[in-house]
Amino acid sequence: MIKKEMVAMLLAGGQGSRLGVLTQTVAKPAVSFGGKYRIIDFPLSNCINSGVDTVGVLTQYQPLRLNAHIGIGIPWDLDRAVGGVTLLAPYESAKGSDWYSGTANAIYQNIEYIDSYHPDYVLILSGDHIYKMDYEVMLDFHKANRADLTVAVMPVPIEEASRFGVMITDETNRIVDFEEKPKEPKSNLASMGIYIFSWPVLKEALLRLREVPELDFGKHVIPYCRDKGKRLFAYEFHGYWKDVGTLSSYWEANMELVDIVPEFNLYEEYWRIFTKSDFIPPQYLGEHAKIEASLIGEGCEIYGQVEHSVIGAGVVIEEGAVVRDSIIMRESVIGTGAKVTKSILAEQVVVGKNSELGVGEYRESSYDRRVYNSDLVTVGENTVIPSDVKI
Ligand code: ADQ
Ligand code: ADP
Repeated sequence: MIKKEMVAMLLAGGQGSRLGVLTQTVAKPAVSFGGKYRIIDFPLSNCINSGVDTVGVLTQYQPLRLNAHIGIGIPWDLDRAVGGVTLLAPYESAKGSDWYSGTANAIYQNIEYIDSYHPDYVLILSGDHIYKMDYEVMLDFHKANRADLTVAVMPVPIEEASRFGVMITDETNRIVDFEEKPKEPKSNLASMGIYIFSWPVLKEALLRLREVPELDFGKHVIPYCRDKGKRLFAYEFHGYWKDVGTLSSYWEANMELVDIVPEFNLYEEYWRIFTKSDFIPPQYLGEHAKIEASLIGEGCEIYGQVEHSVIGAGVVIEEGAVVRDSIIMRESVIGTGAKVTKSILAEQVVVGKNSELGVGEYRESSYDRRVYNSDLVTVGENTVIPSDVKI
């Protein structure tokens, strides 16, 4: 019998509609981050760094790039004969086929996968968070409390609490009340959407609740466990954690990387973030290139000016071009004399000569449905912006 103490299930199938044009053609967990990575690299690296070597990745919406990126899991040392990483897309069975209609429904449809490892615990993760966490420490906490469910939590500013699952705990960290995205939150203790369940408890709940439409952890499974008097505990996380599900949080998290002392450090030896890397050539900085406070990916060619920005691999910034406070994803080209300010450009975008982004002349989507300006300019992948336009 194959046995793994804990299996991780990484939810990577949501549409990510709040990232607008950035997720029109690619799943949110596959969106580039930090000049080198994709968002899913963070939870995957956390798994392997925590000794969790069996990870099911639940994919659904626009999975192509995600599948290509994960492959058989080599960069994360998750190419295993037993366990490793497995991409779990909705499939057809004798009983018919169903899309994953909610986060818990996605797990319900993969009970067999989990059961095949006979785990004691199941770790549920999201594919859209930037953080470093040792899940093994969380598991020790779960065991010490003889918990049925442990929810990782963080205090957040009370005015933001209604975006999260919010809970009230007693002095032993036991969760006495839980509400998913309440309009009027009773506390600022937010769920990070990271759960450890004792597998028999989760399995029983999933089977019991299987008919509930859009079966969701926050809306259904956690309240069900609470109502059944299960032992629910809150594991307080201290460290950097960011849900990059909105354009502003995505932009902020990238910009925080270029702070003089970044709160989130990509350079730590003992907790490395792994990624698939396919750019061989080094960067080239031209004679007049000027770069300040920026991350520059591999294989870039920079002839112009870059300030306080995150530049992905293989980007070309032509002479006279100026990029400020922006995120340029891989293989984009910024033409001669172009100015890009406070913008997010997805992969393989071309900005024509002398065009200006971030000046605010086009509002909403009046210019092109792949280009959007509302404080932040966002440009979807493969877009070509002609010369001499202002956005
Ligand atoms: P949300 O952030 O709103 O709340 P949700 O949209 O449910 O989370 O998605 C969580 C993850 O599941 C995402 O990575 C998403 O891609 C994925 N996902 C969504 N639907 C899916 C499906 N049908 N199939 C596969 N994957 C799917 C949750 C909790 C809150 C908590 C926040 C913290 O519900 O209680 O506070 O996370 O970010
Ligand atoms: P929140 O950040 O509160 O979740 P939204 O998800 O509504 O808010 O949107 C986040 C940001 O994305 C806002 O600044 C909004 O103007 C912008 N936005 C909304 N729709 C789109 C779109 N289709 N393309 C690009 N950006 C969008």
